[in-house]
Amino acid sequence: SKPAKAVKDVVEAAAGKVADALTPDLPGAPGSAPPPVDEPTAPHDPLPPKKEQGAPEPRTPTGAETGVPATAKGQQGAFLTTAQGARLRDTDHSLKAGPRGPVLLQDHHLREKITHFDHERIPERVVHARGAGAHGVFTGYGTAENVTRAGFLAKGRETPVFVRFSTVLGSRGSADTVRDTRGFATKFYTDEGTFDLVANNIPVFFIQDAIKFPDIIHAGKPHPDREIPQAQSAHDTFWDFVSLHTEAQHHTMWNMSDRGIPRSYRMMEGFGVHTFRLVNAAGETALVKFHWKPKLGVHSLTWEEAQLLGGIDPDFHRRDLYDAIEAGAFPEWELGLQIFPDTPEETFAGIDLLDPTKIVPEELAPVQPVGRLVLNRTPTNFFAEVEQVAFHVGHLPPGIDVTNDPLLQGRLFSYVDTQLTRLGGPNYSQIPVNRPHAPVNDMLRDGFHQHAVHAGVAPYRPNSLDGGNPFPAGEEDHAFVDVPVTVAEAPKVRANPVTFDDHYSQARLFWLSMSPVEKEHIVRAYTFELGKCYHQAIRERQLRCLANIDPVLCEQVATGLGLPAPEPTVPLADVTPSPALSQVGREWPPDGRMVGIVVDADADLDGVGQVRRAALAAGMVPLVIAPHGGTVGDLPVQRTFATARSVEFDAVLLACAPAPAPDALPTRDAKAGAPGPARVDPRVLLLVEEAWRHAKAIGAWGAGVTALEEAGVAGTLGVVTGGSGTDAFDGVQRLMAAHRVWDRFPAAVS
Ligand code: HDD
Repeated sequence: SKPAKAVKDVVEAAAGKVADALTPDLPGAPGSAPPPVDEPTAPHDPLPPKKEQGAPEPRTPTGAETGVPATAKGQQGAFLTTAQGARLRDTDHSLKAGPRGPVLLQDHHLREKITHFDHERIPERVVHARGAGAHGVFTGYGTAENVTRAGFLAKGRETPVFVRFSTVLGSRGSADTVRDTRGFATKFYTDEGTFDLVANNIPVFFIQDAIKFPDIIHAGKPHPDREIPQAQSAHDTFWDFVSLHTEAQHHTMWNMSDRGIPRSYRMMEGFGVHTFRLVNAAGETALVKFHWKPKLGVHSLTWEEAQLLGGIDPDFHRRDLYDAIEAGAFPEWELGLQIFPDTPEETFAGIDLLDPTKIVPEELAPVQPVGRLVLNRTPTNFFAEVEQVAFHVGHLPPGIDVTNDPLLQGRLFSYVDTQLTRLGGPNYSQIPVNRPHAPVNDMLRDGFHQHAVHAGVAPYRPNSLDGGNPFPAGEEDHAFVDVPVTVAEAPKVRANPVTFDDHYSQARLFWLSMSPVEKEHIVRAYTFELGKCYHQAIRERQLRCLANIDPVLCEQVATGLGLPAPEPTVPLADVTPSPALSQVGREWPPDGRMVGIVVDADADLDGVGQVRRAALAAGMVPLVIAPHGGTVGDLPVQRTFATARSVEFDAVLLACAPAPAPDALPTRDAKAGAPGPARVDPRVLLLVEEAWRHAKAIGAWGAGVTALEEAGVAGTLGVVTGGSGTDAFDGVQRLMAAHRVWDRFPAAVS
């Protein structure tokens, strides 16, 4: 029979396969040539195990030796082994009775490898299945000390965090850029116990009571018969539910606004939604809403970009997050608090603080910054960290407590319950990413996937056999003390307070706070989504809801649907707009913004070099786009005309007007508007045309100006030309501060 290969042969064969797989056109890391690939040569020592690959801390009453080895199973040693650590000399061939014979059942390695593979998948999250995560650090400002005793908010205190961003409706493999709410869940590993802030990028929720959660999710998920559409709200069951269950109208309005299609996870606000209760060292309480404010401002895709990205780059947000962190443009947010007096009514300015479909406008209760979050490390292993992370709204440190918000109360039940199925039992808090960084000394024992080797004989209290361990802590030992809120004596009812009955006033507040261009986007989104519904009755019912929000909105959407606009059935609320809700009209830092620079061999390459350096100095990510991969002059090429598409860039600069490549598709002559040969490569013309349509800054110098003329956009708003590359870049950079050039398109809605 064939002799087993020597280790050296196996490694050399593998090296050959890797070399074959590399193509010269491979896109590089942003802003730089791709790092050289380490070809396998000979066995070498792996990196030392990471801290989080270590064994669980001894979970014993006394902290005594548990017999658990210092390092848990990770990749150790140079050689391939079985799960039991026996070294293997072949993983490429199953054990057979002769080279052409049947496979032998006794092949332990084959069975172990395939059995493990067969069980690699766990159930995806029932909601928020699609996500991306990153590690970081939170630093307290010390400004919250008068309202909460939570130690992680102390001045200069650094707390490690893990954040997971997500969409709600789609499956694990669905596209990132769909119109949906985004999850923004943060695990603070505080030294007083883990704090999970399980937030969204929208400050209100569809429902007021957790008992309705299965209803809204069943309505939003794909239809049960055909399992379509994936990751979308543009279908009958969603609009059927939200038009009948009208408390959903405020959240739905946010989804139809630009907030439903964020440009990047780095450019989203986060909201704890519910009102929580804070308690300070003196035992005084306050009510609070949590806010995350992104350093880069709140920005969105256009709907066309979001749709294109669904096909061109379904991983757009995931890639953007990891590329930014790896390029050193660390995403940042400030944590802020809206603080309200803890009165028996639990209202502020007439707004019921227990109603999760309501906001408190920032103009009435300013968001007060209490700390800074920086994400600075991508996960080492997506499954181990991002897939297995388990958040829970009830993971609270001393100083933060819950309120009676009925949505929050139901969530307190759901988040443990779901992990029992998803992570296979009650010991998921021993998974490395879920392990508290505070010492754990619980009396929870046994169960599936128990990793701790608990010593002692008395996991009960009181006991004398373990010396009375573990001991209850006092307030002075940082114990969590439940706030002694008085619970009113009241009859058991299945009912809401009457204040919960107002379903339209804040949807109207949001609409009236939008700028004209944002309003136009909202009208288009409703028109699109309702246009995708098959049932006329559902469209008409949703129009009746819009009539109760605003007649202009209702009229515009009705026109798009070709239906009459109904009259309101409730009086229109008299509300004061909240300018803080609008995304436009300010300027933001350029960190991590993507600038595409179109070059060819005839371009002013010195000028391109200067533009690249200027963009890097401004914290942006310049990407050179050329007819082919490799280099142009000394410049590394990151995208080719074949791999670049406008949706990846925040701005486009042109240093050339490249002639059409022989393989380019035929196109119309841009100037004449008639079919004919293009003078500039049609892929470059498409890049310019799309960037222009999506209100992005465009710049050109030298021969690049000709490309602008060919595309028919020269001299229009937000298109700058300069005598040199740096002139053009300066102009583009100024435009980018406002994110988009919305003035290019006067809005039809005011
Ligand atoms: Fe939830 C996951 C946010 C209401 C039940 N939720 C989940 C995640 C986020 C939120 C960000 C993803 C966590 C992760 O990345 O692992 N959920 C919210 C917000 C809500 C909300 C901001 C309202 C203010 N959720 C809500 C209700 C219920 C749930 C009312 C049930 C009654 N949520 C869950 C869940 C999930 C979840 C089924 C699925 C996966 C998980 O918990 O771990 O338990």
